[in-house]
Amino acid sequence: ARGLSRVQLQFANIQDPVQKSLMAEKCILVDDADNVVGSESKLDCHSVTPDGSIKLHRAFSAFLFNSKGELLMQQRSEHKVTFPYLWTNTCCSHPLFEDGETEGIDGVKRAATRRIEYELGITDLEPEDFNYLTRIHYFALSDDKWGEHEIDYILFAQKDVDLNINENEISSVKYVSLDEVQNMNHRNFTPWFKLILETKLPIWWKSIDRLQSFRDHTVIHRL
Ligand code: DMA
Ligand code: MN
Repeated sequence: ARGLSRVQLQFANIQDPVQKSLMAEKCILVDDADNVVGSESKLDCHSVTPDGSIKLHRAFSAFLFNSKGELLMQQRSEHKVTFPYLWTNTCCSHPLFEDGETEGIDGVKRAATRRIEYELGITDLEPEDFNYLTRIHYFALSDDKWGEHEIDYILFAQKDVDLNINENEISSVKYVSLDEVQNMNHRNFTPWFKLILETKLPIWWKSIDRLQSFRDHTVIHRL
């Protein structure tokens, strides 16, 4: 391994070839106020540096509900480099530094549409189907080498859809009511899902028919 940098060594240790190739994606670097300041690979954006920090980048968390008002949750596959096996909201990922995905709310809606098709095989959602709610800034370690540090755009959608699960991404899915998710073991949740569930999710969920009044693009919540 002579001459390999810390990040190159971490890359060499990724087992799954598909997850490994996705580490070349270009994420959007932002400052604390969510201004775009550059781009960096998914690999670099999720590596813990020697001083314990992680580069701040832009992300989204999509929550898809069926017509009964149940949330579609996913369990991350064993292949995921960060937070494998944990249960989380419908789909999380990053807008990329390309193809109109750098354009704020519209950009993350396009990214969510792309990723929901990739992870869940859902082809009947479009960017306009998503309701943007707000932004959340959080930091969380997955282990001593990998983690997240993101400004996360929260998106809600409600539609009955057909699923075709990508097993490289997801090991299982289920629809849950708010009661059911609150009674699941919170230790099996991703850190961002746990944060959102324990703060804003219940009120947003109960207000799914009038979300416009909860939209707030003036603040970035620091969790
Ligand atoms: C990253 O999710 C985004 C958030 C909000 C944690 P992820 O690790 O599922 O990203 P990807 O699906 O692109 O690997
Ligand atoms: Mn990220």
